[in-house]
Amino acid sequence: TAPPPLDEIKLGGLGASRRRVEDNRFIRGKGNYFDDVVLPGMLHMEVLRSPMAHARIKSIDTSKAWEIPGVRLVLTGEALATRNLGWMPTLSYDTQAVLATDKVRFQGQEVAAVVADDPYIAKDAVTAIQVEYEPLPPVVNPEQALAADAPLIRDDKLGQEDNVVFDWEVGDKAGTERAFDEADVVSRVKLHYPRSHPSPLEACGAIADFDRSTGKLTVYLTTQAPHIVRAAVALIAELPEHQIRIISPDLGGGFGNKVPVYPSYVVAILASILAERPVKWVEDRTGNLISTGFGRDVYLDGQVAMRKDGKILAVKMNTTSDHGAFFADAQPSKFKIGLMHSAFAAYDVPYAHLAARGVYTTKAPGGVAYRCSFRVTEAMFFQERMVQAAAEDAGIDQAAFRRLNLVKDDDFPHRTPYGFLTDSGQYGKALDLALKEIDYEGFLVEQAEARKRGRLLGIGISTMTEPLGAGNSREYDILGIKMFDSAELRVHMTGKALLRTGAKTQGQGHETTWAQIVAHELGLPADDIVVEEGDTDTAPFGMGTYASRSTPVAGAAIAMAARKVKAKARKIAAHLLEVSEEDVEWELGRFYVRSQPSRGVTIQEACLAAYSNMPDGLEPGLEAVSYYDPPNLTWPFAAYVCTVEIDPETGVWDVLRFVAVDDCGVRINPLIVEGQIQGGLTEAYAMASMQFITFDADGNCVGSNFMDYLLPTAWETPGWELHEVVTPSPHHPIGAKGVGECATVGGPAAFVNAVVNALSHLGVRNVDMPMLPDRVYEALSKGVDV
Ligand code: MCN
Repeated sequence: TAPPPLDEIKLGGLGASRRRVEDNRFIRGKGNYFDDVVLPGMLHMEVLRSPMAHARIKSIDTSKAWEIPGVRLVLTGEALATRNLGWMPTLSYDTQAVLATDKVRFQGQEVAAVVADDPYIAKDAVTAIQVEYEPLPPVVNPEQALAADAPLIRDDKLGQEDNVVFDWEVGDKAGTERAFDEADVVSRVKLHYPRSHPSPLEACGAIADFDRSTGKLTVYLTTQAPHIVRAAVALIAELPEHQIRIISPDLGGGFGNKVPVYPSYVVAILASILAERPVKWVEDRTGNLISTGFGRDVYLDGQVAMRKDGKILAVKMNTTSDHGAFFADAQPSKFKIGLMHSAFAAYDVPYAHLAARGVYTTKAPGGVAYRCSFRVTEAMFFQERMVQAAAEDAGIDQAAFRRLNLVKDDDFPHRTPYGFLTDSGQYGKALDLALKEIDYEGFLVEQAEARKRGRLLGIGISTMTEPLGAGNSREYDILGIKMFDSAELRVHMTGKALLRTGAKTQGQGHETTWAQIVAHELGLPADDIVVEEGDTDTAPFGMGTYASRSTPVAGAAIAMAARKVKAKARKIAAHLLEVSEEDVEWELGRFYVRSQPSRGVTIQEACLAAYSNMPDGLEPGLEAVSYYDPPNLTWPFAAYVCTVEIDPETGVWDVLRFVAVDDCGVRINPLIVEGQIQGGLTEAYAMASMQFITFDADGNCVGSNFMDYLLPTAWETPGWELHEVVTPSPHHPIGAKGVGECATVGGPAAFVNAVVNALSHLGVRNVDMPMLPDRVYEALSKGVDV
């Protein structure tokens, strides 16, 4: 008789809540972070940063630094310029000074670097460098940047006559105008999504090791996208690609902060080439907070045109984004404002128009990536704040307004107002589940009662679908490199396997979940599969991990590689079973003869035969590489509902409950998905409630340490009530959609909508994030928007 079928969950396949295998080494202190890497003869680099936001550099005197014993190199922009390294291209087709020469353009900008025998000497020596600055007027917001008398920040760029990075528009302008003319109600909001910082616990750093004898450059680097960095380094340092090895070891978080190529990486590489020794640069916390990739900082003037019954006819969005001094984050080249135009993808909106302007200011570069990449977080925040204001202006309950306007199940595939194609979802079901779980109707009664007694209760909803998984090479590229991803699967003769991908985990648990995809496809126990990422010499080319693209793209490549292996194993099984391939059937982990199910071979037996008993004419071995170019993005959906109570005496607000319903298609590992949602909601809560990074009138960054820029601990973090709806992706090989960013993207609006809802009867329509108690108190005591 045939053996009983394998239990996929026990095997660690799809749907198994496997504990993260990588945690074993992390909690034992055995993680291998770049700072743990010690190379013989390693030197240490420290960077001198500008104390000013905007100033002309009159002179740089490095003589005193050279005099300090143990100093090996002192580098300035001028020295770099002689090697054609004064400026470097960014991942967004802009340029960025590697070390400032003519002037500094933000506080914290890299001005000089010292390489010394130990990090303490290097630190002392940078303070011995004397720089004479002539202050220029700082420019700390778009209003100042666009003023007629604004100083030109990027006077280095030929033809740049103002502080505008781009002016871009998308959508049907004429149709939108017509719809606005015909509307019964027009709702308008002006919002600011403030700057925020990804703040991984491990800041950035690099160890560059150039070996002149072989011409090989090896760089241990905190990067989420090793292959993109390799391409960028080849371009910037004019080194041959095959002689560059980027190794991204364990990362202590990334959250988008480790996508850009930072100037200090380039300086460390040059220093290693010059010193012919390994050179290590470790960024400190303040350096990370004041100089590396920020998120957000976008202003919106948004309008919704509606019929009397609340049906949306059109939306207009006018955004101004502050990119700091250099447009430096990774960005799909086709879309200047990232994927801001994914706004309203979940809603049935016939017409929409987006006018997006980006400006330079004298602030650290950034604005594109922080869970989510490509401005999707801002898009969804604006959308959900506009929807809430529109519901109120139309005099319609916010849940009913959403039910009326959300795309219905039968309407897929659905063309979004700005031209994306969404393919699947059960938006109504997810919203209804969230409302039921929070007892929406019951809360409204309680809220009305509470108001009579002066208590301020509020309920906020956020419903959104977002584009995850950039891919689809027709639309997406970075620096011209098309966005696809890859997997390489090597199955050994014992049925154990090694899997490598072009993705790079930063804490998302890829080592655990990728093995589960292989377990699902091949029936090998997940514990038998080792996963490696992050080494460009061994991993196949991939575009890295951000934009929640790993499951949609690399995850698909893994399934396809496993299917190639299975196809070959089937031929081997037919040979072993002495039947033709057409007569071979598959069940998890086993091939068998169709007419005789008891006659079969396990996948492990087929693996062994691939090395010991192959059929004639078949190559030995069992390995496959797959490159996957997805036909579309994946479109997960989230319905978040939050209830709050505000203390009228202080403006302090507490989350009473937060219900999250996420639909990310098939869940590979439900435990990890929940962890992603909990982490994402915690970041959303942090942005909504406490994180404040701003710039004073002189352009000084306020919030440059963790005393000022707060990270929530478990103590402050509300409890999350998580639920799911599952609508498989129609084009992903295992039906999965991305999830890594959903909660950070959709969460903030739920908090703000709840606080504004609590104050709406006082005439308050908006409270900007972070909703600090003094802001909320001002809103509630004066009945004004803040
Ligand atoms: N997953 C799953 N089932 C699904 C979807 C995902 O089991 N249907 C699992 C995946 O296999 C993976 C994890 O959930 O283990 C996240 O998958 P995915 O949504 O594909 O996102 P990425 O792996 O591409 O991660 C990127 C995303 C982003 S863009 C940021 S920023 C982010 C995030 O994930 N940064 C993180 N989560 C983070 N989590 C940690 N701990 N640290 C970061 O820096």
